[in-house]
Amino acid sequence: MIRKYTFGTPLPTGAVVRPQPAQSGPVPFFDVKTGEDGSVSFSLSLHPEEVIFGLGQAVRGVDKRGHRYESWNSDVFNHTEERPSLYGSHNFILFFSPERLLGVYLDDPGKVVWDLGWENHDEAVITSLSGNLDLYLIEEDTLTGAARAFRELTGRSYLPPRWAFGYIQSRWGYASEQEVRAVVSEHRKRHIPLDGVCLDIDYMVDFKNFTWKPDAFPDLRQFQAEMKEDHLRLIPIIDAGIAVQEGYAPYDSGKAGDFFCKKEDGSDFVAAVWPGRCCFPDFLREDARRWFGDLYRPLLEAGIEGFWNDMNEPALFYSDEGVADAFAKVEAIRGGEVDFETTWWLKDAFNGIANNMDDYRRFFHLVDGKPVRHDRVHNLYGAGMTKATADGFRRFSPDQRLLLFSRSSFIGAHRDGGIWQGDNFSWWSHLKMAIQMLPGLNLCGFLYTGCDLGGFGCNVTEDLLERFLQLGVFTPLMRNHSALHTREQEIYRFSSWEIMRDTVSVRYALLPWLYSEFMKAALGDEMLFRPLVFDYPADPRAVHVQDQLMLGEGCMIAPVYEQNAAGRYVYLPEDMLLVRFRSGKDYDLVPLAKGDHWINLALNEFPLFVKKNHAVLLCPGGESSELLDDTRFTALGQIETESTYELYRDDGKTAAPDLGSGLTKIVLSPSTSLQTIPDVP
Ligand code: MIG
Repeated sequence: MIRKYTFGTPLPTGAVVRPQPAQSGPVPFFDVKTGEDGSVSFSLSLHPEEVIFGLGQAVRGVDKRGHRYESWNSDVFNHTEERPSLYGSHNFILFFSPERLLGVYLDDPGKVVWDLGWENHDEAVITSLSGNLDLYLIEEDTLTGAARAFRELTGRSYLPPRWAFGYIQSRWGYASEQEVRAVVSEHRKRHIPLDGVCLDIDYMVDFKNFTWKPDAFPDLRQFQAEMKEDHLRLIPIIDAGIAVQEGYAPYDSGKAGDFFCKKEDGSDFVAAVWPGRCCFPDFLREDARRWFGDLYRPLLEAGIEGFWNDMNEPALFYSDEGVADAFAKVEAIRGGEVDFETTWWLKDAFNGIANNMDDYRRFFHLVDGKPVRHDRVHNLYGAGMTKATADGFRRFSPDQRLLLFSRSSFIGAHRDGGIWQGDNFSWWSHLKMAIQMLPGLNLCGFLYTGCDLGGFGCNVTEDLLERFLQLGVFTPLMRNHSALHTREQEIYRFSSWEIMRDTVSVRYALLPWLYSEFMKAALGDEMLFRPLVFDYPADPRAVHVQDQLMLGEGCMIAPVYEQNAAGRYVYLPEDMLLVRFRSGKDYDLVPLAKGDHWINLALNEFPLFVKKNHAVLLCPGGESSELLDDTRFTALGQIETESTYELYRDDGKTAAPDLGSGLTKIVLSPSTSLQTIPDVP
């Protein structure tokens, strides 16, 4: 059951696809208070055993209780435990205790503060700063049922093409065809599977969107064609800002259509990002989205089938006004005594010019023809860019799925694209964070996701990259990405590259099965990764497991995320089969009983656990997703009573696939734990 309550006059967000009338009368469960500043707070006392799931892309554990978060899309380079928000706002949480199962969703494009037992461990207080929102309460009998109800309310998850499940190599700095060819050939020569290479901002002319350097990429169409011969795709980046420069076509057409965000005086808002001074498309306007979506056309016509959209919080390096303000502050103390306080203050005056709240209050969008100040709808900006892009793709190739993943997002954007988890570091704690972020994102509808494997910032070590890849084997987006000036992080840079190659080979052996699990989850409005308690609600141990996740119908992952660990403890909520992988062809199988186990996992080993009467399917493998045989499998499972696995397959690109017609039933018969399944029709 879903009930809706409206407060103030909410701005349209496009998040909900099944509108319903608002209830009258008081909100059950919550104590509702209106602040003098117009904010509205919802308080709920918490049961001692209550756990809280959700909130999408947020730091810290799977259970969000005990901390304070904010919904405020932020370009943040340092994902510490203290960060109140990252790049997306995903305002959905589930409260779960022996006494209650309650889903709470705030459809609110402005800042929301989530005190989930921070001020007071026994109380949750959720505050909408604007006080204009739709509040939805979801009550279902099961956690999975509540997750499904939320997806039905907000719409089906984005479906990427099948090649997007291949391994993708990326690095900020690849600047020419030759460099990309060298990366590709180092992979191919060593038989490290690879499906795509990302082009970061260095492919553009002066970082200007929709351009590419004529000397470094003389014929993009030809280059993409050459890559495609080798079963590879190029995936260029596009940023949100459009450089202010007459004669640069996207600026001229944006100006001609008057599609940019405005300041109060009606002039275009200008702030600097990578290309220097930029204007910002008003992604809240349908006509501006249409114009922007069509800008991808030349790249699509050159054969590009995948993009990543960046800097769309939007990130702002500085505005002229912000710089002037900072200088004014400095002038005010120039000549006076500089003591410890003023030096801190001086430093902050300049550090604070990026992504500054004053800038977010300096510009306006047109919503239904009326100006709305940016800070009131801030969290919609990235989602608007995703929608502009996805709609542009649909106009260009209505029958074909294209790859799109964005940095910034909002609920609703899960229908149009995936997201990556942003600028993590080469830290072991960030490997753990990546695991813990998956179920929250899945609950909020974002299924196509993954972190920068190896870590984006800082310098990776080879053991850390190997353990990151072991997680990446299971995440839909499996991308190695790193920042300019950090240690080079392609697999072939390391002496243990063969171990890493073998790890990637597991992904390719599992790819048809993983794709099947993904598509069944997406088309059936399910989660791909779940906290254990979703499947074992009556198991008091399962409720608190923070570093293992259920995967698909019958499996569980438990990655190693500590340096120098020779294995890890794993809790099995029921009897399971341990598949200890070393490569797509090399693994051992150990049946284990429900309970706690220490599992030895040398650096080149990682586990997948399979429930009884379920199986995981391995194909013979290959070096590109296009070269896999998905008709012959080895099934790994402990089959005690005859069971079936429903394998979903399709051509990997049709835009409107149908679950029913893609399913083939595979019979799993008892007795053996390792079965060869020849020729699945
Ligand atoms: O200010 O394009 O998160 O993945 O490599 C940094 C350069 C801009 C941030 C993205 C990152 C990307 C980088 N970008």
